[in-house]
Parts: sequence; C-alpha cells; structure tokens
Amino acid sequence: MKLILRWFSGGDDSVTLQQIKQIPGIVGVATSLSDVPVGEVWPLERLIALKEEIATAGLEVEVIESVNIHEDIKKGLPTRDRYIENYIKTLANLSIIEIKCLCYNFMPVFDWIRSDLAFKLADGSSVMSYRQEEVLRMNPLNMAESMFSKAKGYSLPGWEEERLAAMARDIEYYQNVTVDQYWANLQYFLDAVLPYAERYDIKMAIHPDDPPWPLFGLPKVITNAENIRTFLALNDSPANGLTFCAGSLGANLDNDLPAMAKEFSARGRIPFAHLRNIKRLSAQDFDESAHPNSYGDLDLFAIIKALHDTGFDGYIRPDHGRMIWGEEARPGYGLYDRALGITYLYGLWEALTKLQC
Ligand code: DNO
Repeated sequence: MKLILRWFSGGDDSVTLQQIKQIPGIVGVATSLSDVPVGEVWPLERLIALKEEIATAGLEVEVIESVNIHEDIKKGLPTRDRYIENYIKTLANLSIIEIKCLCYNFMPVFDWIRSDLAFKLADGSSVMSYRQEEVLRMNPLNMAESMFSKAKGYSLPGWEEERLAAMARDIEYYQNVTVDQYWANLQYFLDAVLPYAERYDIKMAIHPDDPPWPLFGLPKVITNAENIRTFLALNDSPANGLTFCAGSLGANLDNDLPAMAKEFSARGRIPFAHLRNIKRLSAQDFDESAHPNSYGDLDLFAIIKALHDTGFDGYIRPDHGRMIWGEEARPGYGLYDRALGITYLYGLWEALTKLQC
C-alpha cells in the first residue's frame, strides 16, 4: 500500500510539494496536467518535466488523477474514435514516465456536485456540503456559477472551462440517452483502451458518480455494488478497475462500504482508494466531515480493514478535508485537514499490520 496526496501542478495549488514531503507516511502524489484541453494528447515533454519536478521534492508520481474523457466518447458520437485514439496516445506517454494507475470518471456533463463549498460547522471549520433540494432548485446551468462563487479563485477539478461552455447542449443531449446506451458507450471506450492499458502496465480506475444517484435526467452508472459488478463484467481485463471513493459511494445509504471494499479488493480490482468521511443528514443530504470514524457515518476502520485483509497493494489518498486553522485553499484540498486525515489512515494501517504479526 502506498499513501499519496492529490496535488495540483502548474502553480495551481496552495500546497507545495515540500509541505507534502513533510507529512509522515506520504510517498508521492496523484496529479494531472489539468490545462491540457480534454480530448488532446498529453505532451511527453511536459510529463517528463512534471515527474522531474516531483522527484526533486523527493516524491513519486505513479498515479494520474485524471485524464478526463471527451464528452463525445460518453455520448457515443462517431467523432469518439479520434478522441479515443488520443486517449491511447496519452496512455503511451504516461507509461514512459512509469505511471501505474489512472483515475478517470465517466460522469455525464458534471463531475462531482455540492450545494455549498464552504459550509460553516459549529466549531468554525468549513466543509463541502450537499443538500438535494437546493441542488434540484438550482438551474443546472447556474451550478457552475454557484460552485465557483465559493472556490476562492481556484480551479475546481472536473469543472474545466470547455466542459462548462457546452453544458446546456450536453444536458439536453443526454435526455434522450438511455442508461443501457450509456453502458454501451462506456463499454466501447473500455474495449478500445484497456488492451493498451494492459500493454503499458497501467491500471485504469474509474471514479464513482458523486453523488451516486441520477440528477437532471443524466444517466449515472457507477453508483452501487451491483452496478460496479456490471461495470467489471463489461471488460474482464485486469486493468479494468475502480477508484474506491468512500465519500462518493457512502452517500448512498444502501451501500455497504466494507463489504464492497472486501469484494472488489479480493478480486484485485481496486488499484486506488479515496478515503474520507461524511455525516449524513438524510437519505440525500450530507456534510463532509473529518476523517475519523466518530466524526462521520462511514466506518473508515472497517473499510481499511477490508482492504488490508484482502492484501490491498494499491494507492490510498485521504480525500476532501475541512478548512481549518484559518487556511485559505481550494475547497476540499487544503493541507491541514488532509494531513490529519492521512495520519489517521496511516495509524489504522500500521495497527492492522502489527496485529497481523
Ligand atoms: C473531486 C474528485 C473528482 C475526481 C474525478 C476523477 O474532488 O474526487 O474530481 O478526481 O471524478 O476523474
């Protein structure tokens, strides 16, 4: 198991590699070239420079989060082949800098959604929160504006400009796409890309839909155990895996996360885990919370134990943290609370390992 932290390259992060290096337990970062427009090939020379910059700080980069998927692929348009070809060329370049795991998502139009990026808790910390009614009241086209108003000037991963420009047209388009068609579009992508991922020794790790239920008439597929089984059955390649995102899957009350972690890790299909906690307020409302068990409703101990028991040897990163101690940073991605989160995860893992001996 390797503990890593997400870091935004190109000067787009308030957290430095040197600070990350000082956190106990951390060996590397998950990062991306977020300024390359979706659908274009990631230039090799930039990847080499990125790896060098990270290595100079004494850290590894074996995980990319994310190479986003062009909407034409998700829509299943004839133009998708050109973008899939570019995706494969990017995979080839990633293999040259020895990337081992690629986190991506297949969410239509939006990536993750929250109704508030800085919801104040009683102790003065702030968290990202989700209220279903508020989201439904928002015109989806105003969603970006609302998300950005609290982003403190930072870019938001998954909310890139080119995505936003086409949002109205895309939402309209998906109203006529059935879930079955959407699965077929995902399978088409997997069948094309996975043979190359295998050849390049890169594990593809799909991120669950966040939140894991349908919104605005958009098809959502990576939401629960049954759908993840369907996903894995679309293509049986060992490179076809899951980013086990506890916070995303955990928003659905019916998801038994330790059981899911156990099942999919035992099958060797979890190359990457995002571990964070949430406090559920109702079936479709939640606040993100501090990582330890007693602060949220997810049993991170049981989840990490399920991974440990099944010989998990992938990557783990803490996920969104609260904003504490007056920190000003990209929502969810400050230094302080994620560092606390890592230390907690590191301690749980160490205890489990010692108990086993
Ligand atoms: C949000 C992240 C997501 C994730 C993508 C993966 O903070 O968890 O944006 O990186 O869905 O493609």
